[in-house]
Amino acid sequence: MTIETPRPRILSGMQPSNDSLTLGNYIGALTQWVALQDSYDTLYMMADLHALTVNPEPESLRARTRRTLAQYLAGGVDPKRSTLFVQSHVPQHAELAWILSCQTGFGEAGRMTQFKDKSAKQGTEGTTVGLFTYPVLMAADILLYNAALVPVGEDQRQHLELTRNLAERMNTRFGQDTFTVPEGHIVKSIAKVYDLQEPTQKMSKSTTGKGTLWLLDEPKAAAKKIKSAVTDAGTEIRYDPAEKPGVSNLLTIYSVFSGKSVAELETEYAGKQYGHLKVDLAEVVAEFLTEFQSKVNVYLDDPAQLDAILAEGAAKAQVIAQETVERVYDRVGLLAPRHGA
Ligand code: ATP
Ligand code: LTN
Repeated sequence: MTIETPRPRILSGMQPSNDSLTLGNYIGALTQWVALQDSYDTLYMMADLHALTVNPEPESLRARTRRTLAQYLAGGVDPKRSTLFVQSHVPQHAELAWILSCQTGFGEAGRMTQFKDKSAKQGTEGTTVGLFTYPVLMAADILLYNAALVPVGEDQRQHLELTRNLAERMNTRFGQDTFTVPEGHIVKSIAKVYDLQEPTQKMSKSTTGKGTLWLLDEPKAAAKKIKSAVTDAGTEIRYDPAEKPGVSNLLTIYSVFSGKSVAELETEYAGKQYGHLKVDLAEVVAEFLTEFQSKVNVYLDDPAQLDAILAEGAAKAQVIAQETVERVYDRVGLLAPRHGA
């Protein structure tokens, strides 16, 4: 008889903050999620509570939550192997976030660079307390499930560090087995896709410029964006993010879609011009998008199937999350309710 050892757990998520995910979300996160499904117990969520931090229109948030799921599925996340759920369907996220917020220093939260960047863009009036405590909710997402590994892009490194610090702090105070201290899974070579027009800035879901490549972009329009991507002085096709951020970004993207290493591509394009690289990349990306979008449309045409996946996912997630909340409520000294008393 073989005894199955439980696979280590993975938790990750994206905000349904736009109709479409970006190529950055796909390369930096989604491809990792798919690759990890076989060796880990994977849970992937739509972080709708996080998306509320920037005050979306109610109807568009609802639609985007389903659309985000359709894109996870089209990207290869398999509901048979992964648990897929909506963050707000599991009330324990908000419950644990409160406990963690009482363990987070005000100054500690204030050092988060994503908050500083986003609040600078929103202005003082537009910046909510929710945007400030966003990383604490993210820590709750991860710690609720005793996740060992969290696959994300480079921009989330600091939030993961905060999560680890909170877990360690609570373990020291309330017992070493209160939380699993998670590790990040950030694959250096693909952890940051840059804006096609401003190749020193991260490609982001919340910007509207021409430099963002959307997974739901019309394939011809996407090809055009690649062909008009900003490149660098000189002519040599070489991976050098400091001197040649534009070309290096295109090489990273091409490497993902061609399955070839950046070094192989450098050899292949030796003596050729930027234009050659752009034309070839535009072609593979357009092909990928055509196929991806036809899958997305099949999923979107069947909202009942999407809802069934989410109902099953929420039920599974709630069982794990409730166990954690009960343990933590007890450790911090909350009086358990006496049912039926
Ligand atoms: P927003 O602009 O609304 O903050 P976002 O595009 O940063 O959104 P998130 O939903 O916050 O997207 O992040 C989803 C995942 O995609 C995270 O793991 C994040 O690290 C990753 N990611 C986002 N942008 C990039 C990028 N340009 N390159 C690599 N990974 C990225
Ligand atoms: N803040 C994340 C999205 C997110 C997340 C999570 C990622 C919310 N909760 C838990 C990993 C684990 C972002 O990518 N901007």
